[in-house]
Amino acid sequence: MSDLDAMAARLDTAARDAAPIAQLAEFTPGARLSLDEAYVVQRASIERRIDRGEIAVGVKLGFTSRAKMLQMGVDSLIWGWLTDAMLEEDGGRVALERFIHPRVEPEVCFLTSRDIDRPLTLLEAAQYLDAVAPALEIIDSRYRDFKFSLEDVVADNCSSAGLTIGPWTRRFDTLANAGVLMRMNGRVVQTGSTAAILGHPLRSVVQASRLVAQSGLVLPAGSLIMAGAATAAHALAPDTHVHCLVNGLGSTEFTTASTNHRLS
Ligand code: OOG
Ligand code: MG
Repeated sequence: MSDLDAMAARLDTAARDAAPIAQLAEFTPGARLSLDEAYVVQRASIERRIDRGEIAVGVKLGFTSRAKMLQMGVDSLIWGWLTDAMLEEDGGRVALERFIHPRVEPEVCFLTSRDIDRPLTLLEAAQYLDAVAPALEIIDSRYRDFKFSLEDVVADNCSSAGLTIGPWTRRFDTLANAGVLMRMNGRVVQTGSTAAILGHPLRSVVQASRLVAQSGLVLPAGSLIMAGAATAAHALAPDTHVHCLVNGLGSTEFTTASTNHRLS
């Protein structure tokens, strides 16, 4: 097994056991992982999920807003994979046991209508989309203390852990600057605008098309594209009702279960 495969195995096990690991530099003292190598680790960790029967359902972008870059101290756009095992029911109950130190953030999610096999322009992007929906992303870094370098977080599939998606609409017209409100147990914890996402969330589709094409892959029709959070993320505790409203699109919500048996 190569070093990169070993890292993928370590990250995959951390996610499966909900047990945090040290940042990758601790495993490779003196030999820093390159960004390309980090994507190789990410790919290998996703292959492990696919081998177990999970199905790739799309991609997510990370650090598309300044709020997120500032919160995590990372200033490059990144991308990772979403699988069916990450999908949580809109309005449903989310068990916290499978996470280490989960956080939640408000996003919008796109559904593609055609294969994307080349970099798209902003003008073309909407023609490749069926729908858009308000979404909540649950992120859960597999690293101790939720601390990571750019390479660490890429190798860790960009902290992907869960998501809920609200009603699909075709309101692409309202997306440029729609108000975003995230509430926890009724209390507003984040306010923002979809404009925070690269100036316009459709730019996330453009970036996704570029990144996927660069990797020599095709994003099949019917894929999800999570645009990246519009605001900073919030820690998820038990017994919490989380609600995300995106003006003009609608809302999505979930409630965390009452006990989190795992201590981390
Ligand atoms: C990395 C993932 C970033 C976003 O929406 O910006 C992300 C992290 O913050 O752990 O999902
Ligand atoms: Mg996100």
